[in-house]
Amino acid sequence: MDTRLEAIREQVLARNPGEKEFHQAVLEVFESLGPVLDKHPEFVDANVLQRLCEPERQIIFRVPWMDDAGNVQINRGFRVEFNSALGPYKGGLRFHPSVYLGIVKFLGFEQIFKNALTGMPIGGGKGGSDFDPRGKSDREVMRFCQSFMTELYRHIGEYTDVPAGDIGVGGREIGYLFGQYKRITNRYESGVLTGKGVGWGGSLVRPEATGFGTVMFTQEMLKTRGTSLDGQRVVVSGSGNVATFAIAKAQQFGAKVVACSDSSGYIVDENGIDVSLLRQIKEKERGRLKEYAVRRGASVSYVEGGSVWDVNASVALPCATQNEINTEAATGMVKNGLVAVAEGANMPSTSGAIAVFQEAGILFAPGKAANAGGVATSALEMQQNASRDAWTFEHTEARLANIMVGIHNRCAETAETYGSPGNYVVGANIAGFVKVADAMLAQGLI
Ligand code: NDP
Ligand code: 2IT
Repeated sequence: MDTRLEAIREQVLARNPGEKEFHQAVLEVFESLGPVLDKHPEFVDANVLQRLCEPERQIIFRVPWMDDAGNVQINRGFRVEFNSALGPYKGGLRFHPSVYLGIVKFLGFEQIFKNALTGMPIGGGKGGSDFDPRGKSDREVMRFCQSFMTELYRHIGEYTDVPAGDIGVGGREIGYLFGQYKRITNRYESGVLTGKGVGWGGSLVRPEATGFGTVMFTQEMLKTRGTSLDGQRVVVSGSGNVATFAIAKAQQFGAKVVACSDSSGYIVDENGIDVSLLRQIKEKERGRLKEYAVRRGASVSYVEGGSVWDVNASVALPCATQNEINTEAATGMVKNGLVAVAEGANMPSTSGAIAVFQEAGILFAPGKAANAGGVATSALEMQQNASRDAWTFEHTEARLANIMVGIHNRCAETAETYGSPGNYVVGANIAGFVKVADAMLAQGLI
């Protein structure tokens, strides 16, 4: 790594002890930036990187709520408002027991560059809680969301900070959060949250957008090698929002998706995954993936535990969580005939895994490029809210497709310009960074 960057990285490690995912996200970006600093000494002189690594604001709060048995429960809430050079802070909320400051900061840091890549006017932020929605009743989830918003409302707003969903936060949670925001503020401020229901200010295509966008990006990468998704054998991890719609779009593009997972195990369906059954079980019944195998019968196998990456695939779409593909898994995937990987999740590949993919000449799309369709469509939701309009599915999907092609081309061109043709990691990191750094310099000492 460039020695100037190494010194800043040391400072970041010392200032943020124990936040290993945040360290990993910073390191991944820094490893790409050497050539930029040679070309733009003004970024070094103005300490832009040190500033970028320090969130503009970090909020941590108590979330007390009562469970159905009448017991008082306490969780911790977070919102990290990382960078507002390009627009209001924008990024999801994650409800998962593993959430702590290091996770929220890694996600918020990545979000800055991802949002810049979309070309939309949105800054970077992220939030969440160590609350576990799994196994909770709707009423418990509602009481938790109401309590969470009772603190969060004072920090957010259409022009300030606009949260959305992430792991454990979908349409149900956004509904409860929005309802409480409206009660407290007495404002029907549609643009304060995205991922709302279509009947009350949400955008068509937002639920599908992350998974669809990831697959659109994959298609663009494959095009550069004269091929496409048609006929590819695809494995997806996760079976939540991003995974489900990645499977659906890959199938539309002619691929056969044979496996997906949840945190308990994975299924292999050689006939191709039945998306409507998957949605029925995961979304509507909030059930476990195991149930899919039970209902599909003998043709489907369910493997408890284990790794979905053991299943052969030419295209892999990790859509579950961070660090789910390590060096060993990546090595096995390459041996099994892998052609392309696109990250629907945030940071699902360890740095060792990325190195394995890149050394083997696999097409590799980092999350901050491949999964940017979700937040980009959130920005389209904000546009519709601002103009009190509602677009058709076709129009919105066409906008998303256009944005994904734009991100692909921007990453490819930037990688080429900075001497790493075909390296989408370098392309995404540099293109996102330069846009934010330019804006920060132009806005004075911020
Ligand atoms: P969901 O909560 O809808 O689904 C998450 C899926 O991943 C579930 O199948 C879950 O299994 C699995 N999973 C979660 N945590 C773990 C874990 N620690 N180990 C193994 N499996 C796990 O979330 P999303 O689909 O929204 O998010 C998935 C990924 O995509 C995340 O990395 C998120 O940050 C990223 N992302 C999401 C966007 C969005 O718009 N929603 C936008 C861009 C990125 P189980 O049910 O067993 O917990
Ligand atoms: O990681 C992400 O980009 C998201 N969870 C979506 C954020 C958003 O504001 O739509």
